[in-house]
Amino acid sequence: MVDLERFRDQIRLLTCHTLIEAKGGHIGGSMSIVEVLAVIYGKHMRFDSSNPKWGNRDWFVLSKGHSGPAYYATLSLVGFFDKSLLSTLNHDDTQLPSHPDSLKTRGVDCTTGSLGQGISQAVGVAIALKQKRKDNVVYCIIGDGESNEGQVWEAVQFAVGHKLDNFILFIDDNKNQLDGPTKEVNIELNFSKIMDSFGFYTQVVKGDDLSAIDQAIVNARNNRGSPSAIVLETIKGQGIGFVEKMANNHHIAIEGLVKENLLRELQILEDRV
Ligand SMILES: Cc1ncc(C[n+]2csc(CCOP(=O)(O)OP(=O)(O)O)c2C)c(N)n1
Ligand SMILES: [Mg+2]
Repeated sequence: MVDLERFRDQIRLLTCHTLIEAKGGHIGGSMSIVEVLAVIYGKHMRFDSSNPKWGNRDWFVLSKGHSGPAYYATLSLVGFFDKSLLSTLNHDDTQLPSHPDSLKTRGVDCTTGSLGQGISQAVGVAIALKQKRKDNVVYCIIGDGESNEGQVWEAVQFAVGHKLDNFILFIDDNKNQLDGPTKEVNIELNFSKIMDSFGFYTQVVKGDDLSAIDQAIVNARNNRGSPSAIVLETIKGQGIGFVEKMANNHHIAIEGLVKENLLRELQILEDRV
């Protein structure tokens, strides 16, 4: 049984150290999915890190692919590859490009980064599994800004229309995107109402509450006849106080004072794990 609090701290630490080594990157959206990654990979996801293409595995699709660093930290912690690879993030010829690539990284099933496309792949996988009468679950994370993509809503309709109850969609509702607050860039959606009215079994949880996320996944897995949406009320930069407070933490340079501040905050986590 994985200690989820410790696993969460390890993912957060390793992600930040990866970004420090890279001298910067997508910290905001990586931090806001740390808890959900911890619960998915620490408790629910069926996988075999010694056999990444195992036919009975569950699938995970990081549709908001720019949060790759948190995904890679998680995959390394569960044994898909050695942690030393993390220091090659985004290098030429790396196995860890800034956005996930299924042809390059062990444990990555779907290539993502072009927002909107991951969720479409995920529902495609979900219907294929259903047609084969398999019980594998497909987990997918999109961002609130990503939902500006029309393609997201095509996939949502398809999932409901085809009763994909093996599909669990997380919406990282951190209310910010690349250019600033989502409500200023476009519109802040009420995902709870919208997903419910589309016909998803919809739950809303605090995005840093491990047991609430866990319970929501249990409920979603028990639900039959419709896909599930779990809206995560998150903070962009979650878990790192000074990053949470930055005006725009979508993609930051980590050098000088920023690096010093980050290392100081990480010390609290280092002492805990
Ligand atoms: C199709 C497409 N358009 C634009 C981008 C550039 N882009 C990368 S991240 C991002 C904002 C995403 O915001 P959100 O989904 O809220 O992610 P988070 O807040 O979790 O970082 C944008 C516009 C992209 N990757 N793909
Ligand atoms: Mg966002």
